[in-house]
Amino acid sequence: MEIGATSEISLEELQLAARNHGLPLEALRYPITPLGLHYLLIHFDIPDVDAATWRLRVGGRVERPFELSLEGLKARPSQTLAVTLECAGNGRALLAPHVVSQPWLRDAVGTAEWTGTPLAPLLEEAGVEDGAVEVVFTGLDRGVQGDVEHAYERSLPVADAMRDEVLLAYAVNGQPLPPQHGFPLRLVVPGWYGMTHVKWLAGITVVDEPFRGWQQDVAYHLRASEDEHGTPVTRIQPRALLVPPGIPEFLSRSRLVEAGAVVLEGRAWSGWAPIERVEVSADGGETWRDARLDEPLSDFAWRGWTLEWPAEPGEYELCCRATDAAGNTQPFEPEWNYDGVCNNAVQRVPVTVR
Ligand SMILES: Nc1nc2c(c(=O)[nH]1)N[C@H]1C(S)=C(S)[C@@H](COP(=O)(O)O)O[C@H]1N2
Ligand SMILES: [Mo]
Repeated sequence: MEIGATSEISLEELQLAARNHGLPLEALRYPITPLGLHYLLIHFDIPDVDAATWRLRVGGRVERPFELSLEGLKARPSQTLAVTLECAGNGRALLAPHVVSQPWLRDAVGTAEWTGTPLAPLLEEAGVEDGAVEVVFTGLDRGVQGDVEHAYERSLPVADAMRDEVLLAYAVNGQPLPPQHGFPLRLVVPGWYGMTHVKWLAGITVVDEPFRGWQQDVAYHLRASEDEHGTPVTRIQPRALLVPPGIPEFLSRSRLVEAGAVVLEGRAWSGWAPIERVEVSADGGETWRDARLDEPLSDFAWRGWTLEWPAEPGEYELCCRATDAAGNTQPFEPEWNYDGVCNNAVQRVPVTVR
């Protein structure tokens, strides 16, 4: 059973896993994830922010630097968008050899309705100067990772920062951002892996050379060893997940299902292009059937799917596989890399039908 791959997990990793929880997979049933069930990833501590004195500072290579209060941001044009967020480390704990970090299985995902003001008009008002190449987003949280003390910061090329769908969000699922999701403001970059969506945002700085911060230039690269710089991780690879059918066995989480017509359901997403196909296998990937796709929620959210399975008594391994309109799909076996990122290998769910 594949969970055996996690046997090297340490108490330090358990400490991270207890802070940063995943989506209980049965919550894939909700098109919009109820807030407390959305996954969480917080590298350092949740900062203590006083909304009354907090300001967003926009500066660097701009003609007119400025500051905005939370009220000032809320007074600007607003937009609400359903967006699927997934941590780039989702699937890490299923890699062998073991990669030491937040030990995600497959549950570091969620979909929320983010409300905020579009970033592009704000950058246009500031006046991005010629020669600008990237926009750096600075969070208020600070800590040490990779032996380097730093604030959590990430950058985007100017053209990506200027895309219509990029938001500065101050609300989620109709409520003010809770502390764990970035109160009072976070960046939302639909289609990109989680690390891009900087929480507790306080600074937006336009720069004229590529940003070299640790979370940008060292972490989140596809590479074979520590000595390699590698390729930066950007958009979300396709993935499909099943709502686990039937009832679980407490410890192993393997499933017990009653024989008969079982409706299998799940969600599928990709940050590169719309989901075009979801296939399901009941025999561990030997044979596949196409699932029926629901209407999309938005251009940037997961898509529901269903398939009726005539379950006869026996032992099965259910698998599902997503393919997007750009032809990206999921490998059957995990592809190892040093950072333990982008493991979108197909899900396997052992099921006993009785
Ligand atoms: N400031 C800040 N922003 C951050 C992080 C962080 O630790 N600090 N974690 C990032 C990572 S790695 C992920 S996967 C997402 C998780 O967002 P969520 O906790 O709202 O689901 O936030 C990103 N934004
Ligand atoms: Mo992440």
